[in-house]
Formats: sequence, structure tokens, C-alpha cells
Amino acid sequence: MPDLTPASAAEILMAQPRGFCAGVDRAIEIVERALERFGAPIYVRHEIVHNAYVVADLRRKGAVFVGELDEVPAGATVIFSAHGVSREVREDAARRGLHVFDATCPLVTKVHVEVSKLRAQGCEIVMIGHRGHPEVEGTMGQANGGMVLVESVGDVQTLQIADPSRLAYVTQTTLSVDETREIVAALKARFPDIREPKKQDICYATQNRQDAVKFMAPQVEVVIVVGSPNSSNSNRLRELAERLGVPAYMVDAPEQVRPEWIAGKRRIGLTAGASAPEALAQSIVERLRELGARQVRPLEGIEENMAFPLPRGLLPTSAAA
Ligand code: 0O3
Ligand code: SF4
Repeated sequence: MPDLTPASAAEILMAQPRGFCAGVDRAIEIVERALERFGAPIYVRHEIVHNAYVVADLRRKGAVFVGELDEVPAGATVIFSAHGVSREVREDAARRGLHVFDATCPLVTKVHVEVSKLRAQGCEIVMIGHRGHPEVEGTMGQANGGMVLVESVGDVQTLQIADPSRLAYVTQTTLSVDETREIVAALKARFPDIREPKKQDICYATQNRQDAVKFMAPQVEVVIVVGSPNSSNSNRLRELAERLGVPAYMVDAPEQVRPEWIAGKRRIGLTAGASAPEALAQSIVERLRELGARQVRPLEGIEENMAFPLPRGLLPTSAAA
């Protein structure tokens, strides 16, 4: 019989860091500033970041989210999401005469630049990532062929490479650090000359949020991750907690927290993916309090101070000159 007593006196441990990264902060600010400067509607190709709360908030303010550019009227303003776009999408926007602001995270753009350079040097490129994810489509769309996707160690074994002496790999920025290490080890075992990024493509925010879960998980009996179902980095946080032996759930609205998840638990860990706003995390804390949790304790962890500049056309007018 499961223990269904309320989480009375349970303590909530808050992971540090959690929530918004610099790329997400910048992407949302780009949409907000474009709305202020040009007025609604502002079109956004794909969800600006993978969070239902953020998307609903911007929609209320006048953003119109579209799947593809053919849904955008000629001459309108369109913003590319933080996950980046292929060259084809960029060229299509130019052909349609759209006014573009690019909210691609600079750390995703860095991988795009690397792909272009490697292709110019004649390298074939293995991309480690998740099929169908917009970042993977954008990054693989920087090359005209010559790239192959691997999602697992198993995929590495079946790779067909024309010239293993001219081979490199890049990765999605939001992958599991540990799983990627295993895939890279398999790649190096099969292709000892494979070139690797100078600094890993998994970004600082992904690394820090996973490290924070590793620190938090042994101290709690259940982990709640604030994040939407299509958020890759949020899913990786939930999986990581489970791999560390702690039951973990992902939610993007307070009413999704089920009483039985926390019944009888004395310590509840809370974290949030890079696209989940702190206001949403606090609404989950409120829900946990309603269910009987008492104290909230922020854990120690890295203080992030990364910030990326806005595109020129959206700077305050005095700074844009
Ligand atoms: O890439 P992911 O699904 O994790 O995207 P999110 O949830 O929107 O988070 C921001 C990360 C990003 C834009 C790509 O690095
Ligand atoms: Fe950029 Fe990393 Fe945030 Fe993605 S998770 S938007 S790469 S900082």
C-alpha cells in the first residue's frame, strides 16, 4: 500500500543553477523588444523556446507563432527561435523579403560556424543529437550534405564514413553530458583520428544544470523538473535524476503535480530547465506548499553571469548608432 500521507513538513530543496540561461533570456527579450518597437503582430518561427508558459505569455502580447515561413505575410517581421535555423530557412526569408531578427543562441551559432568551416576543409561531420529536434535540423542545415546524425552508441557501430582521416563531430548543445561522453568514446574507438570541438558543444548552462541535479539528487527522495514536454534539456534533467535512482517528474503547470508523487516524502528536489521561467518554478513551490511542504531551501551552486548582446536593430536607439 503506498504511503499517501501528505508531504507534511517536507522540505523543498531548490537546485542552483536552474531555469533561464543567457540564450533564453536573450531570445525572449528579442521578441518583447520587437513587439515594443514595431507593434503586434510579430511572427516567430517555431516556439521561441520550448516552454508553454513563455509561448502563451508572448502570444498574449502579440507574437504569432508559425511552423514555417509560408505562414508569414510578405514584408512582415519574423524572429528565428533560439534553437537556430538552416541556411535554407534563412535564404527563404530573404527571398520572401521578410524583416528578420535572429534569436538563435550565440552558442548554437558557434556550432553552425564550426560546421561551415569543417565542410570547407572537406571534412565529413558526425552530429550527435536527437532526430527531429529543431536545433539538429538547423545545425545539419548549415551543410549541403556530408553530415550524418548519431543518437546512440549503437548508431556509431553502423556508420559508413568515406574517409575516416577527414572526419569530425559536433553535438547538440543540450545533450546529456554522460551519454554524450559514451558516444564520443565509441566514435574515437572506431575513428581514432576524428576531430573534436576545442571546447565541447554542450553549453555551460546544460552542464551546470546537470551538475546541480547530480549534487541535489542524493539529498532528496523525489525530483520535480519544471519544463515542457518538448524541451530537450529539461527532459535530460529528469532522466538524470532517475538514473541517479531518484523518482523524477516533469511538469509545466502547478496542477500537474500529483499528491502521490510527494506523499510521505521528507525532501523534495526542484529544478527547472533552461527554458522554464522562475515565476513558473515559484508557482510549483506554491502548489507543493498547498500539498503540505513547509520549508524551501536554496542549495549551493554556481552563480552564472553569462549575458549575450541583443541584435543591433533592437538596442536602445542611442546605443544602436
Ligand atoms: O533544445 P531544447 O529543446 O532544450 O530547447 P529549450 O527547452 O527551448 O531550451 C533552450 C535551449 C536552446 C534554445 C537550444 O540550446
Ligand atoms: Fe544557449 Fe545553452 Fe541556453 Fe541553449 S541552453 S539557449 S545553447 S545557453
